[in-house]
Amino acid sequence: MQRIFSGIQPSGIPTLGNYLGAIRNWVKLQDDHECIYCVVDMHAITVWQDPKLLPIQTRELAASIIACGIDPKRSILFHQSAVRAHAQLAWIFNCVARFGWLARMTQFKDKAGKDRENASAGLFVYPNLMAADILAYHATRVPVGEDQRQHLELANDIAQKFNHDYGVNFFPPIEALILGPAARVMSLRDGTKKMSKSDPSDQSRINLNDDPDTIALKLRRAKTDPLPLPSEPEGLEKRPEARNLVGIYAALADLDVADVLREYGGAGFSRFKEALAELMIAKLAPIAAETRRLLADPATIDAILREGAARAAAIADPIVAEAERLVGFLRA
Ligand code: AQP
Repeated sequence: MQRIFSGIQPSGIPTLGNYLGAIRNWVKLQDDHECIYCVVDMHAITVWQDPKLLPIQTRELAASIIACGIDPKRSILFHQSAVRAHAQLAWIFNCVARFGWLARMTQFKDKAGKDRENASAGLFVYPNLMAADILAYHATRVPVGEDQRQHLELANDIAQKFNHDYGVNFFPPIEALILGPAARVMSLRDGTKKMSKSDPSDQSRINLNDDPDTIALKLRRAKTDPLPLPSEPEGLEKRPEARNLVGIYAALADLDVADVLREYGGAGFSRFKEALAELMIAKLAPIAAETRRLLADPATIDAILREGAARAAAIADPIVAEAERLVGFLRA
């Protein structure tokens, strides 16, 4: 059985993008993989997080992941800061990865923006920690959204350079699993921008805890163009907002984009948005309700995370200890 690792930041309420690009695929992978899923709070603090809110968001995200269908008995679910191996291996990788490799990462450029001098050093070395998250478990498959492809290529470069520099075959190659028609869900306000939980505009995204009225309203207000929907996928080219909404529909309905357009080709957006709202509410309302139910008992969520961390550390600690031995750290 191949080992899966994937993570998500507790930097806000998870969005439809996080769900369709990542969490929903995590659920399916539980059937035929050994799965390790992590709430990556150490990644979250690469940009400012209110220390009073961070533990609450960590717990809420864990509840939401379980509500989406992750079974914490079958999969390991934990939060990153509870397993020290991540930070230990990340330091080694800070010394393996080259400055020039990191400087090419588009996510750093996007997140640091124009004020790059003021970005945290943690944001710059974020991909090294991500490589450590995966390789501390010798995980070989990583389900992510399209936005993480470049980071996974870098993780492979780090693994290869470590193996080369120390003359070993210790870290395995990693395969990115980028699945489904909504691997890149875009903002509802701008079809060229990724939907993000930390976007300042709440109208730009669907949060997994939005109530049905909010979902319907956000979709009604979603930016579109004046043309009716095309009958073929090629007709979506150069229409980013239309492509986004049709991709979301296809993903939620488990259909191909072509099937959706066979049904809605020629329709105006008001009819299509109504159908999309109905489908989205049917899929997301049970997740929101289950998250609320789980959060009524925070001690149980904390116990799940604690047990997950113990199981995760049992795998990662010996692997990272071996990496440290290969590097030459004295174990006196
Ligand atoms: N819009 C998206 N479409 C498809 N997949 C997405 N993911 C994120 N946004 C989209 C995938 O969700 C997983 C967890 O992401 P993350 O929370 O670790 O970080 P992120 O990619 O930076 O997500 P956000 O929502 O944009 O967070 P903030 O706003 O805090 O930066 C990843 O697999 C990601 O690909």
